[in-house]
Amino acid sequence: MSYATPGSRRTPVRQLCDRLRASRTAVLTTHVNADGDGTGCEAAVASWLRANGTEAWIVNPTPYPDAFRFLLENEDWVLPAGGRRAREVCGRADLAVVLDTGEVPRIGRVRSLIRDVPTVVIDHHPQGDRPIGGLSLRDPDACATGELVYDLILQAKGPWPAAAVRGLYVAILTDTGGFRFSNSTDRCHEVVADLIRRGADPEELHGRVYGASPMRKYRIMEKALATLENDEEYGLAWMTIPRDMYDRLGATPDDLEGMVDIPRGVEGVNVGLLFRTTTEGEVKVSFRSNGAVDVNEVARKFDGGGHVRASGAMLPGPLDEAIPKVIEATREAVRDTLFPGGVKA
Ligand SMILES: [Mn+2]
Repeated sequence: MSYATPGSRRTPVRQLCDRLRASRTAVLTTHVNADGDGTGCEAAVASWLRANGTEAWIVNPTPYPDAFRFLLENEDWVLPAGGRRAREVCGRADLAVVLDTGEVPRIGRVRSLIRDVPTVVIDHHPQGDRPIGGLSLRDPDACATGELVYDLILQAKGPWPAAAVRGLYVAILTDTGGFRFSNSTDRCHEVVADLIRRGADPEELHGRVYGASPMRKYRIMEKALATLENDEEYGLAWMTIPRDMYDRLGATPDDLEGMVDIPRGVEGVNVGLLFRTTTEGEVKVSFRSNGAVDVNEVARKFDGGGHVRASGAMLPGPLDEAIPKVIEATREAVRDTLFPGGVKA
């Protein structure tokens, strides 16, 4: 079968599969500000485990995004991390499953809840400095964590509840930017073809994910576009989300999803960046590389990280001090990568 699990992944997949199937009560979590990959995997693993007779719950460090609630077979499986029920479930869980991150700081407040619970990690990010211990299935060659969860369910020979099929489709759809990014490999398409065979409806799911943006998202985009800057010499473009606008419109992090693709899409751009201030006055920056520059390395200079082509970091404010620092570090990375002999001719 062309969608068979790559050989290098088979042993951890088998181990993880056994471990998950042996669990009676499992807590699933993902990184702060969960995206389509994290939530899609949670929805998929929850339904698959429940179909196997495991009591599976979802406890995230930040609220489960409204935009991806449609993926859940049962919304009652999501427990707010601050609540009594999350504490109760984590107190008796025999397994915690961390999806789409493998780093301690990225699971925020959930860390203390699952401190005494045996933990496994399923993730496709390059390993960072503070990895979560325990059995893990990590492979940066996977297009999304959804691809690794697919391998797991394939290994288990199903079952394939509709919510699992849809969750994995959306996980892969969103992490490949709608099958546009370099991680849209042949295997990625083979897995997706299999998910379609198993009932995923591309038109319906694409519409749910990309065809239902609230009007406020476009109002923010309108303001953000007015801030778009372009450094043609280094191939950098960036824009800033105005905080007052963000607050006034009651925006959520979901509304900013994909916004960084605007600067990245400018002609001649090597790295696109998006800046915004958080409620705490910190500056959040998202990096997107068009290939040559490793933005995971750049983000790491500011204690952030992610992937080679997509990463993020958080800096102290104010914005007008943070932006020049980040732009300079990014220019340096462009210089080192593209013009190692010295300045551009
Ligand atoms: Mn991911």
